[in-house]
Order: sequence, then structure tokens, then C-alpha cells
Amino acid sequence: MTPPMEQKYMLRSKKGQTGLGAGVWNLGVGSDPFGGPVRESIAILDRLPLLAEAGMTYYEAHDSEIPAEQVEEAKARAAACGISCGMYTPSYFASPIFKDGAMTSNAPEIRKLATENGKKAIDSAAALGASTVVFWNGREGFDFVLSKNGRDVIQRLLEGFNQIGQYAKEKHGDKVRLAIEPKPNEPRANMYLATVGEVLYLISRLDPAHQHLFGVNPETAHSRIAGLDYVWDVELCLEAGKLFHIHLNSQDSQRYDQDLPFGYTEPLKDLALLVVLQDAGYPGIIAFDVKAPRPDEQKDIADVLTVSAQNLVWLWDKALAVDRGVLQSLRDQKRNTAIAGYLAQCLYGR
Ligand code: 3MF
Ligand code: MG
Repeated sequence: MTPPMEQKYMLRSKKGQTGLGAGVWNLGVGSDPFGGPVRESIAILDRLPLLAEAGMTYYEAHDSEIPAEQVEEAKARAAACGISCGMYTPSYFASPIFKDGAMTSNAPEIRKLATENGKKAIDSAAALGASTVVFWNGREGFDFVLSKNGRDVIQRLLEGFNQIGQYAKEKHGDKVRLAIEPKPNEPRANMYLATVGEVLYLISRLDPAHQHLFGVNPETAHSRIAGLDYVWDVELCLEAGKLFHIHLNSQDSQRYDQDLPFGYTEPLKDLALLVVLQDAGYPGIIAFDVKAPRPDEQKDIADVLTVSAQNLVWLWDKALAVDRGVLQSLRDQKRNTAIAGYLAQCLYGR
């Protein structure tokens, strides 16, 4: 299953970028809230060749993983193994300073720091050659109602993202785009920007001068944790012209965030998702946000990526073979159940 060295997974007949991406954080030490590391930590830049060997074309990293001072070194290391930075992102969750939020903190100095980190991340992304900066809502949220004024929170988010958008536009033109990633809970009991719909609403309120720079990074597991359908969430982004990036994984029911390999829990819906992406001609990078499971051995740490990539490539080819004429004709005949059957035939049939 593992592709030979240098061989990258590519999506056939895809518009735009055909290679796959994954986060350096995907290859972690296996810790969870109940137990510390079970594997030796691999230095961040040493993870780049592992991603390349797993068939990735792009890597993704947080500012806490590859800080501004390491950008040149990261570029050289990535070039040496034939991958490049597809997405860069400020961490609004790791540092204790953001324990009660970043842009939505009640403390003005924390909000200022969050905005500054966002601007710095845009510069680092540009230096790394990444065209997308993702803003995950991280610790933006509340565990207790009334601990923040929700109406102020919207104003703070608008203020922060407007400053960041203006900076991106002035400094880099349209080169770096900004994608907000929603999540409904974890690490907070309740998170602001919980869903794709909320993110699109926020974007609609941003200054029109740089609103076009903002889009969405929907993640499979995050929609499913919210009890929402991921295919529809992606369709919503596409209709709005706001699908700027994508984080694929899978999620075993509506519980804590698992970051399981793509294609594992709901392959039929994943097939439908790929039909939607193909029909929309989505040109961006398809990236995985998965987590090497705690029981996996160090030597097998990249299995989570090769399993995801193999599932994606297989499903992508099956999606190309889905006869759109058959789908349309079943829709015309009002045979909704038969559509589910046709998809199953494309997935499991001979
Ligand atoms: C958490 C996530 C994050 C974001 C990342 C990129 C650690 O559930 O999905 O991964 O994807 O911070 O902004
Ligand atoms: Mg993610």
C-alpha cells in the first residue's frame, strides 16, 4: 500500500492542485487527555521526509511548530524531500496565554497579540510559498455562559479579522488567502464559529475591501461532531465561492474529536463528497487532518496518512466513474432511495 519513495499520490483528472497534503502535527506522540506520550517525539522538520515518503505533496504547519525564524530552514528541508508548504496556521490554542481565547479574549492585550500572531503567520506563509492561512477557532469559546458577552465577541472577531485582512491585502495583495475552520466544541464546551454557517455569516459582515480574501476550511469530523452533514457543509461553502481549503478525516459518531483516517467510517458519504468536489471543479489542495493513533508503533506512524491517501485515491476514481446521467435521471424520477442504491453500487458493486 505504501508508495515507493518519491512516488506521490495524485488525483486523476482533478482541476488545479492534484497532490495531497497533511499536517506535521498528524505524526504526533500519541498523547491524549488521559495519558502522555507513547512514542518518541520526532523533530518537526524531521517529519517532512516522513510526509514525503507517505506520498504527500504538501505539508501544513502551525507557527508553534515552524516559527518565523525557522522558515528558511524549513524551506530547504522541504525542497530536499520534494514537498512544499500548502498551508500555514497560527496556533490559538497551545500557549497558556490563549487559555480563554485569542481574538475573543476579554483581555484587550491578548486580542492584540492574537491579531499580531495572525499577521506574522501571513508573512511566514508568504515566505514559505503557501497560498493559504487557516484560522482554526481553537480556544475561542466559553465553558460558562455569560463569561463573555456574545455580542461583543462578534465585534471582536470582526475587528481582529478585519485588521488581519487589511494587513494581508496591503502586504501581499491577493497572494495569501485566509480560511476559517469551524468546530463546535473541544477544547471548549462551546466554541464560537462552531459551524460553516456561522463562519459564512461572519465573513458576510467583514469589510468588503478584503472580504474576498476570506473563506472556509471545513473539516469532516468537525461537521459530524456538530451533528451536521459534511457533504452539505461543503456544498454550502462551494455555493458561496468560499471553499478555500479542506481538511478530510473520519469520525466515529458524534463524540470527541478522533481524527481517524479518511474513508473509514462513512465511505458512501465520502464518495458523494468527491462527486461534489469533482463537479464543482474544486481546484485547491485536498489535505488530511488525521492523528496517528495512540497504539500505533513509531515505525508505523505514517500509516494514518497512507490509509487516508489510498482510500481517497480509490474513492476519487470511483467518483469519476459515477454516471452523472444516471444520478440526474433518478432525481428526475424522484427516486431518492435509488440514488443511495446507485452510489452503493458504484462503491461496492461489480
Ligand atoms: C483541531 C484542528 C486543528 C486545525 C489546525 C489548523 C490541530 O480539531 O482541526 O488541528 O486544523 O489548527 O488550523
Ligand atoms: Mg483541522
